[in-house]
Amino acid sequence: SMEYGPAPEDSSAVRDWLAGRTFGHFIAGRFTRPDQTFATRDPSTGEVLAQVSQGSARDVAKAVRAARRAQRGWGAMPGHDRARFLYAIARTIQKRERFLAVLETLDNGKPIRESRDIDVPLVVRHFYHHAGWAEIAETEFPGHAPLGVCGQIIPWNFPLLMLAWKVAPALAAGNTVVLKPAEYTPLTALAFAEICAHVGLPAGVINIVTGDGETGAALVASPVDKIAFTGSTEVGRGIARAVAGSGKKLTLELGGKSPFVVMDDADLDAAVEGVVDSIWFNQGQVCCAGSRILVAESVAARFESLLRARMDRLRVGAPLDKSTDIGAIVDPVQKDRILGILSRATGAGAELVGGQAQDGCFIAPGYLKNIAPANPGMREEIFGPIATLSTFRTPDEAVDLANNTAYGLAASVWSESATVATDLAAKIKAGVVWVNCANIFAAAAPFGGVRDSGYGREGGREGMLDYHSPPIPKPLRDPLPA
Ligand code: TXE
Repeated sequence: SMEYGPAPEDSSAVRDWLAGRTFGHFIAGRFTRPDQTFATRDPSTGEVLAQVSQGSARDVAKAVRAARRAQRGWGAMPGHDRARFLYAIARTIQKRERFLAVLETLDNGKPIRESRDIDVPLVVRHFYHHAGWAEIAETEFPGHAPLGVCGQIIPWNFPLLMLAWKVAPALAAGNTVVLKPAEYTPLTALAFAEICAHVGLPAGVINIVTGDGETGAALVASPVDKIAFTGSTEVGRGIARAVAGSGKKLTLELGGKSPFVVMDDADLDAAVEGVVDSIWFNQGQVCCAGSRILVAESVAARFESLLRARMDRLRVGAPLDKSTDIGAIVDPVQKDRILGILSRATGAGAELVGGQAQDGCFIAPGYLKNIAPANPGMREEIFGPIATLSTFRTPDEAVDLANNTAYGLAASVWSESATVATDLAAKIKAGVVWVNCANIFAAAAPFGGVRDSGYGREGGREGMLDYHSPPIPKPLRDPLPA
């Protein structure tokens, strides 16, 4: 179409901003002097974008102290005043939308169409939404108190959006934050730090310490009041063990292997488009990706031929090219992980359609068919642009297959019958079930998992409650005078 011509998005403003830069941490309202650093790269080319700091336990401790000092004033501030800062952050992100989208695409490898039309607009909405919660904090959560200092650890698949999901509710509720972005994608968090300084957010309310898992572990061990984590189930389990008995509040948003159920009366064209939005969105690096396609046997052949035709039209290419559908996998390590699972899956008898590895960090979209329930490709989160395709005969069998996983983050159900769809939705064990759509994220809707996908919610009222401590019940008065 005209809008998405082949011309690459202009990245000169971002490149000027990066220009050989070495970033420190953002602590107490300013960037620290860098000490030990590592490179962050554009995965589509391997080019080094900037050097960022490897946070030590001392850096983390300093950030936590700054957050602690700031929390008293921030938590005591009327909600209306906190809202002013959240609105200002939202507006400033909106003004810098193009810049942030390009920066995200360079650091992560996702198509510019997605960072521009999905990631950054959702970030803006999340801050506006939570500014609203701050406005009404006193009336909506009477007697509740902020938790205090929140340590937040986020992944690399939606770097700025995961920051927004964590930071916006924490701040709205009167907490202060120490956030550790993922090592592959620290740059939009650092740009966000500049935005916080720009809008005059009080020093110490937001602190950003970059680094790898060791930095994250130091944050988990530090004297914070809550840890909010999004990432792998394995690391999430370790964090749960580390905080056990400490009294720290914990929320975990972990992996998934979400079912995508196509009933025999589904609009198949719409369902195919749903697959594109599910597993071929963000190179499949989506925790709630509809990665297990389950289709009614009677329509399976027709569905697969439509799916195949649509898949073959997807364009794998340079992330900054506006016509690209599938960009780069975030890092060579992740690419190898994906290919490892695929080779075990085919080794165990599954047939891979598409899904070829290409030079650099690219993998073509694909799916695994003729795959047994015990096949590793069916059980493990691939976190790449590869779905599984299997069939069922009856709605009950669809439910059994849908629930045949240790995870429970999301599900998507496709049927033209509201009764069929809602009946199925109620039987699927997942934090969210989408009907005739997929990967819809509304700031007002709580998001989070069950079972191995974690616990706690982000977004909406439930998300706000996870950043508050409940009111302390008043002691009962002795009903009779002594
Ligand atoms: O995740 P990690 P990885 C899944 C997905 C992916 C796999 C591996 O299947 O293929 O995990 O990805 C920080 N203490 N998801 O290895 O390590 C780390 O620095 C504290 C699903 O990249 O969990 C980063 O900031 N923190 C997922 C964050 O945890 C630690 C998104 C996530 O990285 C730590 C990402 C430790 N011991 C991966 N070790 C989703 N739910 O969306 C690492 N970290």
